[in-house]
Amino acid sequence: PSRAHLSVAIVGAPFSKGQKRRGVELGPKAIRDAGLVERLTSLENAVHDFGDLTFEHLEDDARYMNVPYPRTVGRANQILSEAVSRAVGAGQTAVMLGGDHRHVVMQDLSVSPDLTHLIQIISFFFFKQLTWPSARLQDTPSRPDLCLIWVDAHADINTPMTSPSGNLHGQPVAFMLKELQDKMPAVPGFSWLKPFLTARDLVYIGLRDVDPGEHVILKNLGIQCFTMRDVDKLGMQRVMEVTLDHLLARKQRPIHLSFDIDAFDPTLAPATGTPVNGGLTYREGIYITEEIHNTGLLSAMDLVEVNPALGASPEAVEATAGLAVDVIASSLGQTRELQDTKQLGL
Ligand code: 4U7
Ligand code: MN
Ligand code: MN
Ligand code: MN
Repeated sequence: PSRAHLSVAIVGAPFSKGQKRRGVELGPKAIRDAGLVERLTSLENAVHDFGDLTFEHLEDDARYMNVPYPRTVGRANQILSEAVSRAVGAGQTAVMLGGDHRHVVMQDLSVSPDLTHLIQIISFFFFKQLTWPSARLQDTPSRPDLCLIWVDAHADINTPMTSPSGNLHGQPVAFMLKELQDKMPAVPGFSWLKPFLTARDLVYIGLRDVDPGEHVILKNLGIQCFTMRDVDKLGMQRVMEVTLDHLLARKQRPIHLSFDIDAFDPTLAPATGTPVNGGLTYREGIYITEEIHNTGLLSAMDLVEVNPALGASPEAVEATAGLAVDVIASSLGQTRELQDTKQLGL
């Protein structure tokens, strides 16, 4: 059987609060500059780059508990989810590129220094729309079966109460999970979001910096987690076998991959907001995405946390962005295997 060629939609999501500083929108740009579109096209995918979305800056967006800019983040997520819904509704595999605002935000907030991963909370609204078609999105497909593979140094499952930082980038999974709703306050800007994911629909890979409150949640809900210690112990081959079995054994269903570049070791991905030592090797990371591609079930993915403003040098930024391209390409069919010569026309 010949490899299925995909129709791929690229959407850049440089979340912006309208600050006039440089660097905000450079995450998606750095990944594009590293040759993303050319690479995906060379894999014989049909590539549609929809460019970057524009997000509104809402005035009167007062902090809620210790969470800054809740309404602005909520609104940005709605905008992004609509774009992704359209792409998936049109039969495309959606690729969302995250940027980073840490540099800007750090200048403007004395308390919460790291909003870097607002982008990752944005990505979960892909899910929301794919899973719960709202009245205005009736023409888009329902994906009640969607499952989630979260590759990250962090679990991003704090609630506003457990969060040590208050930052929403450390909380997206808590908004998604049905099991956590009695623990979630009504954060302004998020009333439209209904939780849609159950704990058994989710697998983590790469964890090594989990907060105490997150630890309790992960244990209580029995979420399947592969920490870096598990990766050391089992090897990535076994980790992926169990991951895919856990999610797909009962039923084949669409996969969303959320890939935070900080899952990799900081020597490979230095230009990121919250690096943690002891991360994935290049080969471990690429093996994850190859295995996901081989299921034929990848529906949408996000690649977040490439932050050009935080690279120590242009080389550091290029290395990080180039790695992001490799992750995306390998999720969408780039292989290290020898090809069938008939397919190559030889
Ligand atoms: B990322 C943190 F406290 N857990 O909640 C938090 F350590 O998108 C970090 O995975 C979150 O990089 C990191 O703020 C978010 C912190
Ligand atoms: Mn992370
Ligand atoms: Mn993350
Ligand atoms: Mn981070």
